[in-house]
Amino acid sequence: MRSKRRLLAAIPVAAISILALSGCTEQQLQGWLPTERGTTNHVNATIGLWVTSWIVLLGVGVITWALIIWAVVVYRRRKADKGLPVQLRYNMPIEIFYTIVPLFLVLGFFFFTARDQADIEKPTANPDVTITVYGKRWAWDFNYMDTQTKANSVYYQGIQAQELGDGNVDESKLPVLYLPKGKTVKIILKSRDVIHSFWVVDFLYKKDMIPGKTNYEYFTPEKEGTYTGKCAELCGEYHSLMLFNVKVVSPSAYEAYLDTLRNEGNVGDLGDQYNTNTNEPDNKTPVAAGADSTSSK
Ligand SMILES: [Cu+2]
Repeated sequence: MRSKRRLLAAIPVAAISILALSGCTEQQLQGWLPTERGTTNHVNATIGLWVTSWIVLLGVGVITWALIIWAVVVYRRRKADKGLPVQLRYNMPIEIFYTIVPLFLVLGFFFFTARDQADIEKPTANPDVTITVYGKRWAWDFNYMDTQTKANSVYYQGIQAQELGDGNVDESKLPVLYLPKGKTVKIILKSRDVIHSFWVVDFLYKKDMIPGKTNYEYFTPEKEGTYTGKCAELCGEYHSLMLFNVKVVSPSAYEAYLDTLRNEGNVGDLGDQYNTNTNEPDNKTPVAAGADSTSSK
């Protein structure tokens, strides 16, 4: 009997040891989030918040499941039992326990979320790069701003993803947003028509683009590569084709890209005058493409 008990007790110990000793893959360590550590200066904080929350909540889950199973087994109805079991109420220790513990859990989650969010949302005073991104049904405009002389800015006008018929889209025709590695970036988020949401999956961050309201995003891309971007707010018939790519490149390659835009004649401020939503107060009707943007307003 005793050896049997020992054997039973050994099972969970063995299981935990195997799990602990087997080590974790990178994917598991970051809670299967679709990114790599250090992709931007913010992703590690987001990964930490996500993984720690899961560990704490799994702990809560294991304790809760164990208590449920324990109560079911130990207080099961036995053959000799008659009538109702002893009825308990106002058990102060238990009531204090299940009031205080969740209270501290909620306060803890709130504290760490608020702390990391405040850090991620903190504006960069003098960003190296400022880019205005417009969401429009169903593509994107990227305006690489010259903050001194707006008219010297360069832009890229995207088109909606082109379907190939086999369920894929033509990758070569997707709008591309270029970003310089290691530079502080400020993204100004605007919409030309309805609500969209700017989401670069690997950056673990998305933010709404709201007609009539400007949102901002600040970060530093820290790994070169191509990343998937999409609209994350249902915005109409071809919302699913509102895709783009982000290319994080070296600062020199970034400048070279801006030069190609300049050489193509894509120079100027592609501002609010191209908005197609005419229902907002103060919004002028769209002007013809090529009209002088500085003369409106
Ligand atoms: Cu959209």
